[in-house]
Amino acid sequence: MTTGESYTQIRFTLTDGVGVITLNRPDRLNSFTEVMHTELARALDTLQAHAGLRGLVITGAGRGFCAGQDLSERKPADDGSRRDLSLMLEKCYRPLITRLRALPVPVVCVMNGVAAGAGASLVLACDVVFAVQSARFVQAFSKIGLLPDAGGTWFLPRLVGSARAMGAALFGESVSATDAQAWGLIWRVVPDDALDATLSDITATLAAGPTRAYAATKAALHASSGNTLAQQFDLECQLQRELGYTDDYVEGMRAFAEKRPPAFTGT
Ligand code: T3D
Repeated sequence: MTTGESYTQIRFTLTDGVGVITLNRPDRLNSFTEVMHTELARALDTLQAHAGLRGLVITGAGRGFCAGQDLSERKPADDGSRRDLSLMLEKCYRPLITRLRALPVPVVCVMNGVAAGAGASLVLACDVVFAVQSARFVQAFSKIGLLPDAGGTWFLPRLVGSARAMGAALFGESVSATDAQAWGLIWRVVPDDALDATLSDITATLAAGPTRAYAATKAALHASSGNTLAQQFDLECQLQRELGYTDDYVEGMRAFAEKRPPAFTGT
C-alpha cells in the first residue's frame, strides 16, 4: 500500500504496519536537502499516527545509501558571507535522528551502498543495520573541515570505542561493510544481489513480530548506556511486567507448548 501522499525525494509505503522509506535522489547519492527533510518529517508524522505500526525500514535508491548534506546547497557565497551550520542541524537533523530513536518500533536500515557524512549518522541512528557487501562508511566531515554531526559523535564511540571512532572521524577513510560488521558498527553484511530479498525478509519479520516486546527491547537497550545496573533492573521489571499481560506473551507460551511457530498480533 502506498500512503496516498506525494513525495518527490523519498518513496514511502506503509503495508501491514511496516513503513518503508527509500531515500530517492540516486543521481546525488540520496544526499539530504531541505525538501527531503520535510518529506521525511511528513512520513514520520504518518508513522507516528498509525495505531498498528510494527516497524520501519530505511533504504536508498540506486548505488548509494546517503551522502549526507547536499553540498550543492552549501556553495560559498559570492559576497564572502558565512553560514550558521547549527541552524540546519537544529531544524532538520536533530528532529530526524531524535524521532527515529524515539519511534516505539524497530527501525532497520538496509544500507544499499555508501553512507557518508550525516548519511552515516542516519545509519547509526537505526536500531539494526544490514549492509550489502559493497557498501561503505565515510566519515566525510573532516574532508570539508567539519566534525561528525547529526549525532555522529554520540553514536560512533558508543558502537566502536574511542580508538576506531577517532581514526574514522579524523581521517575520513572508507570503512568497508565487512570491517563495519567486525567493529560492531552494523549487524550483518549481505551479498549485493540479496538486497531485495533482505528487504522482503525484514518487512515480513517486522510485520509478524511481537511488536510490544520489540518496543520494550528497544527502549531498554537504548536506556542502558545511561543507567546503573540497579536502574536497568528496575526498567526490566517494569517492562517485563507489562509484557506479561500481552496477547503476544500468551500466544508465545501456547506456541511453545504446542511446538509450533507463534502467530503474534503485536498486541
Ligand atoms: O547544514 C550543514 O551543512 C551541516 C550539516 C552537515 C552534514 C553533512 O553531511 S556534512 C558532509 C557532507 N557529505 C560529504 O562531504 C560527502 C561528499 N561525497 C563524497 O565524499 C563522495 O561522493 C562519496 C564518498 C559519498 C561517494 O564517492 P563516489 O566516488 O562513490 O561517488 P562520487 O562520484 O563522488 O559522487 C557521485 C555523484 O554524487 C557526483 O556527482 P556527478 O559528478 O556525478 O555529477 C557527486 O558530486 C554527487 N554527490 C556525492 N555526494 C554529494 C553529491 N552531491 C551533493 N552533495 C553530496 N553530499
